This record gives sequence, C-alpha cells and structure tokens, in this order.
Amino acid sequence: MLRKLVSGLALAAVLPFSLGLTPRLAPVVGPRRFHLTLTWEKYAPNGISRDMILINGQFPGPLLEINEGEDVWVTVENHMPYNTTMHYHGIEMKGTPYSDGVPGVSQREIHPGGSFLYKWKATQYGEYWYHAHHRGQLDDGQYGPLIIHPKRSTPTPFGLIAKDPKTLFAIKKAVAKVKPLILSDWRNIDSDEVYGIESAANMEVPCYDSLLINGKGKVNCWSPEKIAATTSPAQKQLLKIGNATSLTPKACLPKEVDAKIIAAGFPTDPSKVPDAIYDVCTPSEGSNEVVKVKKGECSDERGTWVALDIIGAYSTVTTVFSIDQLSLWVYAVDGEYIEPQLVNAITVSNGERYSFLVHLTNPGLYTIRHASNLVVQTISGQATLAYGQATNQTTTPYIDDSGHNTTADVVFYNLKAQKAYPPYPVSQEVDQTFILNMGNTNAAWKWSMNGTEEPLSLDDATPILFNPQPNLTNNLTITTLLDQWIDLIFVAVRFPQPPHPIHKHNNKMWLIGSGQGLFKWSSVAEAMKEVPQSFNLVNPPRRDGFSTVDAPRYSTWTAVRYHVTDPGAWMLHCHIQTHLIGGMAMVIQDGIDHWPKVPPKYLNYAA
Ligand SMILES: *[C@@H]1O[C@H](CO)[C@@H](O)[C@H](O)[C@H]1NC(C)=O
Ligand SMILES: *[C@@H]1O[C@H](CO)[C@@H](O)[C@H](O)[C@H]1NC(C)=O
Ligand SMILES: *[C@@H]1O[C@H](CO)[C@@H](O)[C@H](O)[C@H]1NC(C)=O
Ligand SMILES: *[C@@H]1O[C@H](CO)[C@@H](O)[C@H](O)[C@H]1NC(C)=O
Ligand SMILES: *[C@@H]1O[C@H](CO)[C@@H](O)[C@H](O)[C@H]1NC(C)=O
Ligand SMILES: *[C@@H]1O[C@H](CO)[C@@H](O)[C@H](O)[C@H]1NC(C)=O
Ligand SMILES: CC(=O)N[C@H]1CO[C@H](CO)[C@@H](O)[C@@H]1O
Ligand SMILES: [Cu+2]
Repeated sequence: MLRKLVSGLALAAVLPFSLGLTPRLAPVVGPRRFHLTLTWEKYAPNGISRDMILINGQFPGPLLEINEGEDVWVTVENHMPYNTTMHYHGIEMKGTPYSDGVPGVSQREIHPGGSFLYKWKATQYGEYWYHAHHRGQLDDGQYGPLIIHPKRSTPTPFGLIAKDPKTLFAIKKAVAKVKPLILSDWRNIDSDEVYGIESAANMEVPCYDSLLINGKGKVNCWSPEKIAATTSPAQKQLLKIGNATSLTPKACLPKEVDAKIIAAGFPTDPSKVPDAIYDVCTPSEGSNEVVKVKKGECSDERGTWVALDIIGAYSTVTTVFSIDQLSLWVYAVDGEYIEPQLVNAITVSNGERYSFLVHLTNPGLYTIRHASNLVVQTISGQATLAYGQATNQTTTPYIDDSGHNTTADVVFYNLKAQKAYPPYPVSQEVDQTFILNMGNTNAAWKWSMNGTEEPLSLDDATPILFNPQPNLTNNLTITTLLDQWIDLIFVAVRFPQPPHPIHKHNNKMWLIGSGQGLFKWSSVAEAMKEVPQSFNLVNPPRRDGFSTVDAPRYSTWTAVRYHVTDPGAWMLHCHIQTHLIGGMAMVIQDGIDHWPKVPPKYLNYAA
C-alpha cells in the first residue's frame, strides 16, 4: 500500500510535463524580485523622437513573469524629474493594499531620485499589466505586461476547444508560453503638453498620431481621397452638424466640430489647439512588430498553436482587434478562464485583456491589426504574425481602418455571452446600492463619476488608506463593510456621452445589467420587477473593468455588482486618461469595519 502510494507520488511529479499540463516558470527561493528603473528620455516608438518614459531602458516595460502563489517584490526606482507610482492592474493586493500604487489613496508619491518597494502575493493567475497612476504618465509610456502562471490544479477550459490528447498537449504548451501584445495609442507630444492644451482650449483633443503594438508603429498619412472614402456615415453626420466638409489630414473630426460636439454647452476655445494636433500629418518610417511562430512548436497533426494576450493600454481609444484570415479562440478575459469563444474580431477598451489561441495551418505573413472605432478619428495600427518560412505578404482583412467588419460573416467577441470557467456565481441580493451620475463638472473636458470632480491635488495628499474617514459624504467616496455585496449603477445623465471604461481596483465585478434612459429605480431588485430582460443574475460576465453604455442621443445606465472581500482604499475610475485626470474617479473604502494596518515602513515612507 505504502509502496503504491510512493510510486504514485513519484509518477505525479513527472506527469505534469509528460501529460502536457501547464509547465510553470522555474521556482525561486524567497520572493520573486523585479527591479524597474524609470527614466525620462528621447525615444521614437513611431519613428518620431520625443521625451518619454522608459522602464529599464525599454518600451513597453519588461514582462513580469510570476507563478501563482509566489510573493512578489517590485522595486521601482525613479530617475525621472517627476513624481510617480506604479499600479498593478487587476491584481487583488490581498492583505497588501499599500502596494496598489495610487498616490493619495494607497501610498505617497515616489519623488525624483527615490525608490519604492511594492510587496504583494500572486493570489490569482492570468494576464495582467502594470502602469503609472500619476497624472498622465501612462500616456508617456509607463506600462508593461505581467503574467501569472496558474497552479497545476487550476481547471482549464481547453477541453472545450479540442478533445484529442495531442492537440490538448499542444494547446497547453502554447498557453504556458503566451506572448503579450500591448496595444496603445500614441502622440508625438507628452502628457503635460496635452494637459496644457486641454486646459487652455477647455476641450478634449482626441486626435492621435499612431496606434502601436508592443511599442511599435508609424505615422500613417492617408491621401484626401482615402480619407474621404473611409469617412463613415456617423462621421459625415457630425461633419454636417458642425458645418465642416471633411475630416482633417489626420482623419480626425476638425477641432471646431469636437469643440461643438463634446462641449455640452460649456465654452471652448479651439483656436488654442495647435495645428499639429489635428491638421498636420507627417508620415514616418516607424517600426513593425513581428511575432514569429516556428513550425513544429506546439503542433498537432494539422498545424501549430500559439497563444497571445492582448492588453488595451490605450489612453483614449477603443479599438477592434483582428488577425487577417485567422480565427481566435478567446479562452481568458482579464486574466480569468472563460468558456472559449471562437471569433474573428475583438472590441478592446482601455485596460482590458483578452487571451486567445490561434491554430496556424498555412505558412504566411498574417497582418495583425487594431483600428479605433470612435467617430472622433479614423486610425489604425499593424503588426505581423510570421508563421514558418513565409513569403506571402498580403492577407485578407476581417476589419477595415474604422474597425468595421469587411464581410457579413465576421464574428465579434460577445461580451454578453461571456461565461466564467468554471462558473462563478454572483449573489442574488445586495447590501448597498450606489447610483452614480456621470457627467461633466465645470468644463467640457472635466468629467466626474458622481457630480463632483476628484481633484488632482489628491495625488500629493496623505493617502486615504492611512487615514480612512467612515462618514465621508463628498460624492467622491463609497464606504462598505467586509463581506457586503455592492451594486454600482453608472448613469450617463447627459448626452452625448461616450462609453466610459470603468475600472475597479482590487477585485472583479459582475456586469449584471444595462439599459437606455435614466435609472428610475432605487435598486436592482426594484428595477427587475419592471425590466427583468435588462438583467442577468444567472451567469453574468465577470471582469476588472467594464465600459458603460454609449449615450449618443439618450441617457443610459450600466449596473455592476461586487463582493467586498479585501479591506482597503480602492480606486474606481474611468480609464480614459483625460477623464481620469479631469476628475472621473472615486475612492471605495471597502471593509471599513476591518480596516487594515499599514506597516510602519509604508506609513512613514518619504521620497
Ligand atoms: C512631488 O510631490 C510633492 C508632494 O509630495 C510636491 O511638493 C512636489 O512639487 C512634486 N514634485 C513634482 C516635480 O511634481
Ligand atoms: C452651421 O451654419 C448654420 C448656417 O450658417 C448656422 O445656423 C448653424 O448655427 C451652424 N452650426 C453650428 C453647429 O455652428
Ligand atoms: C502562402 O502561400 C502558400 C503557397 O502558395 C499557401 O499554401 C498559403 O496558404 C499562403 N498563406 C497565406 C497566409 O495566405
Ligand atoms: C457587417 O456585419 C453586419 C452584421 O452581420 C452586416 O449587416 C454588414 O453588412 C457587414 N458589413 C459588411 C461591409 O459586410
Ligand atoms: C454632490 O453633488 C451634488 C449634485 O451635483 C451637488 O449639488 C452637491 O453639492 C455635491 N456635494 C458635495 C459635498 O460636493
Ligand atoms: C452621488 O451624488 C448624489 C447627488 O448629489 C448623492 O445624493 C449621493 O449621495 C452621491 N453618492 C455617493 C456615493 O457619493
Ligand atoms: C456621526 C456618525 O454618523 N458616526 C458614524 C461614523 O461611522 C461609524 C462607523 O461606521 C459609526 O459607528 C458612527 O455612528
Ligand atoms: Cu470616461
């Protein structure tokens, strides 16, 4: 009996690899440590040199690769002339809320010349990312990918993609080597300059220079004929309302039109916007990211599997992502496994992650593309997936430069049909409901989550984590008790209003409902009596960020539910950087009745 057990154990030790269970990163003794040095330097991601942030001399920053269950220590050393912090997007920070990286909320800023040690435990698995949480520094390049390899005992959904052992083996091998693709929008000027222009003109200036993939791309200038041909009906309508005839040379709505449309009646002064922002397009050579896949690696009888993880590190745009001619098996969203969906295109918003598998059968150079689907600008970016000894250059796209499908057969990722794998049930009852009226405060580019602008001066203030205030009623703070279930209902009161990609720090939320018009009820239970079809409490999508419903000509509402599991001060904010800096943020004091003790080293941190 004992012998049987022992040999069984010995076998178990070899089995994970021979059976193709996820091989993990080699373990480390003690915590897994990373050192990130931030510098402010000249660099040219799109072929045009500008001042920006490099992490360890590179852009995007290095991959932080971790095994689930490990302790993680990240030292951030600030060699820039600016204050900064680093946030780990989607990481729970269980028991370590002081490592969440938000100035004025969870820590004091890291001053020029200073360094900070972030300590946390990898209690989750999956694909995440890290980025700046100070002013507009995300727009200056302070971000990078983060992957946590799951424990071997984690149930995987790959059996829903393939049944035969050889294919499953290849899939699991590919997933263990998942490659991040960071998607971002890029300007030729830095975030301080953008802030200066937006303050002077009193409007948002959502006209970009490039869309990048893994920090590579170019400035693509189209002929007036091509711009005219790609102008969508929605854009034509806005041009007409704004008395303009065509998109600008950067394929943007003219600044005068933006000033009228986004302004919501607030005064704007588009003459304060330099021509370079909207009207001057100078093409660049730039650079092209190539994802190389060798034939024979992770292969089954018919081809090769590769796993990619896209990260929407966008400042402003929402895009549609696609790879020409290839179908994508989406198997995880925001780091967590789902029942796989086979799609051709994925709508990607700020902060979101989608992990997918591709089965390659024909050698070739496949174009990877993302294209903004916002009306304010038509802009796209490309990279290449090279499979085998390929020479074919042109592949047939599923999407065009506005993110629209090129044929009626193109299948988009369906968020509403997203199901956690295994199922992750949501509570049917809640303890508190917060109805948050989204809109503008005192300027067209100043947004708020609940009628009040979160001031930028919070960055320099004593962190709320160090000094919680149980009875605060300032329209900027939500306070909960441990183990409560909370509903957050976001209402786009005025229109037009774009979708806002709302991100909650610490834990994930369930998207339980949405609808048109104002939210006329005081709770979800009350609303469900009248409009049950607007809700899903059976198996709703679970994520760390959601876009609120677009409100082009009418109000809309979006309801999310979450469980209070980790006491601490957590940000709730729009991930569009102009909106965040403009004030569209709140702080949740989760579990005020079990408030965490902050270690003296963090409490007394200076520099
Ligand atoms: C950095 O933050 C401190 C407050 O913590 C502030 O006094 C100082 O002006 C900031 N420095 C820069 C360069 O913004
Ligand atoms: C467009 O022009 C018409 C006619 O000159 C004018 O009445 C209208 O106010 C203009 N629209 C805007 C949005 O400026
Ligand atoms: C590239 O050309 C080869 C040979 O003609 C063909 O088999 C393959 O399908 C092509 N690949 C793509 C991506 O079109
Ligand atoms: C895109 O898909 C929709 C819905 O299937 C379809 O109605 C439309 O015609 C498609 N567009 C093109 C250009 O085929
Ligand atoms: C909260 O918002 C309302 C509506 O915008 C406003 O009237 C009120 O003054 C705000 N309260 C605080 C404390 O700022
Ligand atoms: C949001 O604003 C409304 C209107 O001023 C206010 O009644 C409510 O208490 C606020 N909610 C929070 C969580 O601040
Ligand atoms: C004045 C007041 O409302 N005080 C409350 C503040 O919050 C604490 C903790 O939730 C309550 O116990 C007090 O009654
Ligand atoms: Cu927003």
